Amino acid sequence: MPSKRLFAQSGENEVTRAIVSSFSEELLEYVESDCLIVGGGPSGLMLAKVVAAQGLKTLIIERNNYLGGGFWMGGYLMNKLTVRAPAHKVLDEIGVPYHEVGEGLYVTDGPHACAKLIAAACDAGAKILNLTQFDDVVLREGDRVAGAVINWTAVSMLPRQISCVDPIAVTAETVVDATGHDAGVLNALERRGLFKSKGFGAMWIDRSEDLVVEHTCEVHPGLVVIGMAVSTAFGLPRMGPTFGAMLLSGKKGAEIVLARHKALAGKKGALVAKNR
Ligand code: 48F
Repeated sequence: MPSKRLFAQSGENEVTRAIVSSFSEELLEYVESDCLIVGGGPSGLMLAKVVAAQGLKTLIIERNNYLGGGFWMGGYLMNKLTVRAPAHKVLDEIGVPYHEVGEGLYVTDGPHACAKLIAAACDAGAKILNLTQFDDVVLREGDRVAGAVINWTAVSMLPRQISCVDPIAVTAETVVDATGHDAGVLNALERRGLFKSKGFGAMWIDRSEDLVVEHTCEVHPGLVVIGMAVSTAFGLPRMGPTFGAMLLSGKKGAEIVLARHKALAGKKGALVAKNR
């Protein structure tokens, strides 16, 4: 026994109960959210930070254990990120140091920037389901995207004989495809003949970033597409190791989600008033 107790007294049962009840309570609350973001890379985290700060109930689904996607590494296993003006202002916002290496071209540390962006999304109130894989869409009237079918990532890695584990579903007012090059949510629509992705084009850094932000949109009723998924959806050039467009596409996507939320709240309010 230690001579003097340092930590508060608690045992295995209390620790297990704390984990189970805390996880369950959060999941129960977030079965239905205002904004469901599939993919926790730079674009998804940026969007989460902005919409959660405006009070939207925001959930990020991430198939890996860690968040951040490609934002830890700048390219070719080198952990320096490049960002072009005006996206460096986001680094100011989240408190990450950087330096200018050419006119309007900035370099920052991947781990520092990624950790700060994750923290900013969490500080704003976004919740996270990691090790959770998006599997399919939930559709409602008019083929509106209304949620996601999800499962533990590990289930897809199990041998066939023991992988018969049914998924569950979560719903949301707006779903966001932030799955990067995969454009996983759009793929699910494509499997149903509801969308046709063009596949991303060859690298052209100077063009791609403007195009990604420009094409960030509500791509299908209830579904907003951001980040590299925009390139895949619309056949835009890939951009490789530069991240400004991921941050600004996340910001633009957030504005679309917020405008949608406002418009739907207005409609609900009008309906309540009419029925009084
Ligand atoms: O790939 P990712 O970083 O996407 P992004 O936010 O940024 C792209 C850049 O990192 C870089 C680039 C431009 O500079 O070319 O690639 O558009 O993050 C996507 C996240 O989505 C997760 C994936 O693990 C990653 O963290 N993800 C992908 N598919 C699924 C998913 C899925 N089916 N279910 C859950 N998460």
